[in-house]
Amino acid sequence: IFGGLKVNPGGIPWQVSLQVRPKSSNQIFKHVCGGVLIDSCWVLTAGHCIEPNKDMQVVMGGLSLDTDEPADQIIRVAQAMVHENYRETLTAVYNDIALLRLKESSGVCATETQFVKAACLPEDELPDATECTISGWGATEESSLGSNHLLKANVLLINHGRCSEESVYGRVLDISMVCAGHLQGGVDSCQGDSGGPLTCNSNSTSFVYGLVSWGDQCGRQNKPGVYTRVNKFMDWIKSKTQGASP
Ligand code: 4AZ
Repeated sequence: IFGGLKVNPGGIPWQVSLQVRPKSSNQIFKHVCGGVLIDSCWVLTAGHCIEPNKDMQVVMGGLSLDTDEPADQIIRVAQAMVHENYRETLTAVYNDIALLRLKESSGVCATETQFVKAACLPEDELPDATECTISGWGATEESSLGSNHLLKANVLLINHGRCSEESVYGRVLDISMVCAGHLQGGVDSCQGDSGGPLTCNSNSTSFVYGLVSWGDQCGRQNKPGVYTRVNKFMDWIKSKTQGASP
Protein backbone atom coordinates (compact mmCIF):
# COMPACT_ATOMS: atom_id res chain seq x y z
CA ILE A 1 0.00 0.00 0.00
CA PHE A 2 1.35 3.42 -0.99
CA GLY A 3 0.40 6.29 1.31
CA GLY A 4 -0.89 3.92 3.99
CA LEU A 5 -1.29 3.77 7.75
CA LYS A 6 -0.99 0.82 10.12
CA VAL A 7 -4.20 -1.11 10.71
CA ASN A 8 -5.25 -1.54 14.37
CA PRO A 9 -6.12 -5.00 15.76
CA GLY A 10 -9.53 -6.09 14.46
CA GLY A 11 -9.63 -3.16 12.02
CA ILE A 12 -10.08 -5.28 8.87
CA PRO A 13 -11.06 -8.71 10.24
CA TRP A 14 -11.79 -10.21 6.77
CA GLN A 15 -8.25 -9.53 5.49
CA VAL A 16 -6.20 -12.68 4.91
CA SER A 17 -2.61 -13.31 3.83
CA LEU A 18 -2.42 -15.95 1.09
CA GLN A 19 0.81 -17.89 1.39
CA VAL A 20 2.40 -20.55 -0.83
CA ARG A 21 5.23 -23.06 -0.82
CA PRO A 22 6.34 -25.42 -3.56
CA LYS A 23 4.53 -28.76 -3.32
CA SER A 24 5.93 -31.17 -0.73
CA SER A 25 8.95 -29.05 0.01
CA ASN A 26 9.79 -28.26 3.59
CA GLN A 27 10.27 -24.62 2.81
CA ILE A 28 8.29 -22.19 4.81
CA PHE A 29 5.18 -20.57 3.40
CA LYS A 30 5.63 -17.07 2.06
CA HIS A 31 3.10 -14.29 1.54
CA VAL A 32 2.14 -13.81 -2.10
CA CYS A 33 -1.23 -12.05 -2.06
CA GLY A 34 -4.09 -10.78 0.03
CA GLY A 35 -7.53 -12.31 0.19
CA VAL A 36 -10.92 -11.77 1.77
CA LEU A 37 -12.78 -14.13 4.12
CA ILE A 38 -16.41 -14.24 2.92
CA ASP A 39 -17.59 -17.27 4.89
CA SER A 40 -16.11 -19.60 7.50
CA CYS A 41 -14.67 -21.89 4.79
CA TRP A 42 -14.34 -19.52 1.80
CA VAL A 43 -11.83 -16.85 0.78
CA LEU A 44 -11.98 -14.61 -2.30
CA THR A 45 -8.74 -13.58 -3.96
CA ALA A 46 -7.47 -12.52 -7.38
CA GLY A 47 -7.22 -15.13 -10.15
CA HIS A 48 -3.66 -14.05 -10.89
CA CYS A 49 -2.66 -15.04 -7.33
CA ILE A 50 -3.19 -18.75 -7.95
CA GLU A 51 -0.07 -20.76 -8.73
CA PRO A 52 -1.03 -24.31 -9.74
CA ASN A 53 0.55 -27.23 -7.89
CA LYS A 54 1.70 -25.23 -4.92
CA ASP A 55 0.54 -25.84 -1.37
CA MET A 56 -1.38 -22.83 -0.10
CA GLN A 57 -2.45 -21.59 3.31
CA VAL A 58 -4.25 -18.52 4.57
CA VAL A 59 -3.36 -16.61 7.71
CA MET A 60 -6.00 -14.37 9.26
CA GLY A 61 -6.48 -12.43 12.48
CA GLY A 62 -2.94 -11.12 12.68
CA LEU A 63 -1.36 -7.88 11.56
CA SER A 64 2.34 -8.75 11.44
CA LEU A 65 3.65 -11.24 8.86
CA ASP A 66 6.86 -12.16 10.70
CA THR A 67 5.56 -12.73 14.22
CA ASP A 68 3.11 -15.33 15.49
CA GLU A 69 0.26 -13.51 17.13
CA PRO A 70 -2.36 -14.94 19.52
CA ALA A 71 -5.16 -13.88 17.13
CA ASP A 72 -3.65 -15.78 14.16
CA GLN A 73 -5.68 -18.52 12.52
CA ILE A 74 -3.72 -20.51 9.94
CA ILE A 75 -5.72 -22.78 7.65
CA ARG A 76 -4.69 -24.84 4.61
CA VAL A 77 -6.39 -24.31 1.27
CA ALA A 78 -8.26 -27.45 0.19
CA GLN A 79 -9.18 -26.23 -3.30
CA ALA A 80 -8.61 -23.16 -5.51
CA MET A 81 -11.09 -22.24 -8.26
CA VAL A 82 -10.08 -19.55 -10.76
CA HIS A 83 -12.84 -17.91 -12.85
CA GLU A 84 -13.42 -19.72 -16.15
CA ASN A 85 -13.01 -16.45 -18.09
CA TYR A 86 -9.91 -15.26 -16.26
CA ARG A 87 -7.62 -13.71 -18.86
CA GLU A 88 -4.43 -11.68 -18.82
CA THR A 89 -3.22 -9.40 -21.63
CA LEU A 90 -0.15 -7.17 -21.78
CA THR A 91 -2.12 -4.28 -20.29
CA ALA A 92 -5.04 -5.66 -18.29
CA VAL A 93 -6.39 -8.60 -16.32
CA TYR A 94 -10.00 -9.70 -16.93
CA ASN A 95 -12.31 -11.58 -14.55
CA ASP A 96 -9.49 -11.57 -12.00
CA ILE A 97 -11.20 -13.57 -9.27
CA ALA A 98 -10.72 -16.91 -7.53
CA LEU A 99 -12.34 -18.75 -4.65
CA LEU A 100 -10.38 -20.72 -2.08
CA ARG A 101 -12.11 -23.44 -0.12
CA LEU A 102 -10.45 -23.84 3.25
CA LYS A 103 -9.67 -27.16 4.84
CA GLU A 104 -11.98 -28.11 7.70
CA SER A 105 -10.72 -29.61 10.89
CA SER A 106 -13.39 -31.17 13.12
CA GLY A 107 -16.03 -29.62 10.87
CA VAL A 108 -14.86 -26.02 11.21
CA CYS A 109 -12.69 -23.69 9.15
CA ALA A 110 -12.26 -20.09 10.37
CA THR A 111 -13.63 -19.32 13.83
CA GLU A 112 -15.27 -15.93 14.22
CA THR A 113 -13.48 -13.74 16.78
CA GLN A 114 -12.93 -10.03 17.33
CA PHE A 115 -10.05 -10.35 14.83
CA VAL A 116 -11.51 -12.78 12.27
CA LYS A 117 -14.86 -12.06 10.69
CA ALA A 118 -16.30 -12.65 7.22
CA ALA A 119 -16.98 -9.63 4.99
CA CYS A 120 -20.41 -8.90 3.54
CA LEU A 121 -20.76 -9.19 -0.24
CA PRO A 122 -22.09 -6.19 -2.19
CA GLU A 123 -25.65 -6.12 -3.47
CA ASP A 124 -25.60 -2.84 -5.36
CA GLU A 125 -23.37 -0.48 -7.27
CA LEU A 126 -21.96 2.35 -5.20
CA PRO A 127 -21.80 5.93 -6.51
CA ASP A 128 -18.65 7.46 -7.99
CA ALA A 129 -16.43 9.17 -5.40
CA THR A 130 -17.55 6.85 -2.58
CA GLU A 131 -14.73 6.66 -0.04
CA CYS A 132 -13.44 3.13 0.47
CA THR A 133 -10.44 1.46 2.13
CA ILE A 134 -7.71 -0.69 0.59
CA SER A 135 -5.45 -2.88 2.72
CA GLY A 136 -2.54 -5.26 2.44
CA TRP A 137 1.07 -6.18 3.11
CA GLY A 138 2.23 -5.24 -0.40
CA ALA A 139 4.91 -2.87 -1.65
CA THR A 140 5.13 0.64 -0.19
CA GLU A 141 6.88 3.76 -1.40
CA GLU A 142 9.71 2.82 0.99
CA SER A 143 9.98 -0.88 0.18
CA SER A 144 9.19 -2.87 -2.95
CA LEU A 145 9.43 -5.98 -0.72
CA GLY A 146 6.27 -5.01 1.09
CA SER A 147 5.28 -4.16 4.63
CA ASN A 148 5.57 -6.49 7.61
CA HIS A 149 2.57 -4.79 9.25
CA LEU A 150 -0.86 -4.67 7.60
CA LEU A 151 -1.44 -1.22 6.08
CA LYS A 152 -4.56 0.58 4.87
CA ALA A 153 -5.41 3.70 2.89
CA ASN A 154 -8.53 5.54 1.82
CA VAL A 155 -9.35 5.75 -1.88
CA LEU A 156 -12.29 7.04 -3.93
CA LEU A 157 -14.26 5.09 -6.51
CA ILE A 158 -13.52 6.53 -9.95
CA ASN A 159 -16.12 6.80 -12.71
CA HIS A 160 -15.70 4.12 -15.40
CA GLY A 161 -15.79 6.68 -18.24
CA ARG A 162 -13.21 8.87 -16.54
CA CYS A 163 -10.94 5.85 -15.95
CA SER A 164 -11.33 4.85 -19.62
CA GLU A 165 -10.11 8.22 -20.91
CA GLU A 166 -7.04 8.01 -23.15
CA SER A 167 -4.87 9.77 -20.51
CA VAL A 168 -5.82 7.15 -17.91
CA TYR A 169 -6.32 3.51 -19.08
CA GLY A 170 -8.07 3.96 -22.43
CA ARG A 171 -10.26 1.21 -23.87
CA VAL A 172 -8.90 -1.80 -21.98
CA LEU A 173 -11.30 -1.63 -19.03
CA ASP A 174 -14.44 -3.76 -18.92
CA ILE A 175 -17.40 -4.11 -16.55
CA SER A 176 -15.56 -6.70 -14.43
CA MET A 177 -13.35 -3.84 -13.17
CA VAL A 178 -13.72 -0.74 -11.02
CA CYS A 179 -11.05 1.95 -10.66
CA ALA A 180 -10.30 3.46 -7.27
CA GLY A 181 -7.61 5.77 -5.99
CA HIS A 182 -6.55 9.37 -6.37
CA LEU A 183 -5.81 10.64 -9.88
CA GLN A 184 -3.18 13.00 -8.47
CA GLY A 185 -1.22 9.92 -7.36
CA GLY A 186 0.45 8.94 -4.09
CA VAL A 187 -2.15 6.64 -2.50
CA ASP A 188 -2.59 3.21 -4.09
CA SER A 189 -2.40 -0.56 -3.79
CA CYS A 190 0.68 -2.31 -5.14
CA GLN A 191 2.34 -5.66 -5.77
CA GLY A 192 1.64 -8.04 -2.87
CA ASP A 193 -1.72 -6.39 -2.13
CA SER A 194 -3.40 -8.28 -4.98
CA GLY A 195 -6.51 -10.24 -4.06
CA GLY A 196 -7.05 -8.17 -0.93
CA PRO A 197 -10.11 -6.07 -0.20
CA LEU A 198 -11.42 -2.74 -1.40
CA THR A 199 -13.82 -2.28 1.51
CA CYS A 200 -16.66 0.24 1.21
CA ASN A 201 -19.39 1.35 3.63
CA SER A 202 -23.01 1.61 2.66
CA ASN A 203 -25.84 2.11 5.18
CA SER A 204 -23.24 1.73 7.97
CA THR A 205 -22.31 -1.78 6.82
CA SER A 206 -18.92 -2.69 5.32
CA PHE A 207 -18.82 -4.57 2.02
CA VAL A 208 -16.02 -6.05 -0.04
CA TYR A 209 -16.66 -4.03 -3.18
CA GLY A 210 -13.43 -4.87 -4.98
CA LEU A 211 -10.32 -7.05 -5.02
CA VAL A 212 -6.90 -5.57 -5.74
CA SER A 213 -6.19 -6.59 -9.35
CA TRP A 214 -3.83 -4.47 -11.45
CA GLY A 215 -2.59 -1.02 -12.42
CA ASP A 216 0.21 0.73 -14.28
CA GLN A 217 2.75 0.58 -11.45
CA CYS A 218 1.74 2.14 -8.16
CA GLY A 219 0.84 5.59 -6.90
CA ARG A 220 1.37 7.34 -10.25
CA GLN A 221 -0.63 10.31 -11.45
CA ASN A 222 -3.55 9.25 -13.71
CA LYS A 223 -2.84 5.55 -13.07
CA PRO A 224 -5.23 4.52 -10.27
CA GLY A 225 -5.61 0.99 -9.00
CA VAL A 226 -7.97 -1.30 -10.89
CA TYR A 227 -10.09 -3.67 -8.80
CA THR A 228 -12.21 -6.71 -9.62
CA ARG A 229 -15.83 -5.50 -9.36
CA VAL A 230 -17.14 -8.14 -6.92
CA ASN A 231 -20.85 -7.37 -7.43
CA LYS A 232 -20.53 -8.57 -11.06
CA PHE A 233 -19.50 -12.00 -9.77
CA MET A 234 -22.25 -12.69 -7.23
CA ASP A 235 -23.85 -15.45 -9.30
CA TRP A 236 -20.46 -17.03 -9.92
CA ILE A 237 -19.63 -16.93 -6.20
CA LYS A 238 -23.01 -18.43 -5.27
CA SER A 239 -22.72 -21.18 -7.88
CA LYS A 240 -19.31 -22.23 -6.57
CA THR A 241 -19.99 -21.99 -2.84
CA GLN A 242 -23.54 -23.35 -2.65
CA GLY A 243 -23.86 -27.09 -2.75
CA ALA A 244 -20.11 -27.56 -2.81
CA SER A 245 -18.71 -29.20 0.27
CA PRO A 246 -18.92 -27.98 2.96
C1 4AZ B 1 0.71 -5.97 -8.96
O1 4AZ B 1 1.74 -5.96 -9.59
C2 4AZ B 1 -0.07 -4.70 -8.84
N1 4AZ B 1 -1.53 0.04 -8.34
C3 4AZ B 1 -1.16 -4.65 -7.98
C4 4AZ B 1 -1.87 -3.47 -7.87
C5 4AZ B 1 -1.53 -2.38 -8.62
C6 4AZ B 1 -0.45 -2.43 -9.48
C7 4AZ B 1 0.27 -3.61 -9.59
C8 4AZ B 1 -2.33 -1.12 -8.48
O2 4AZ B 1 0.31 -6.99 -8.41
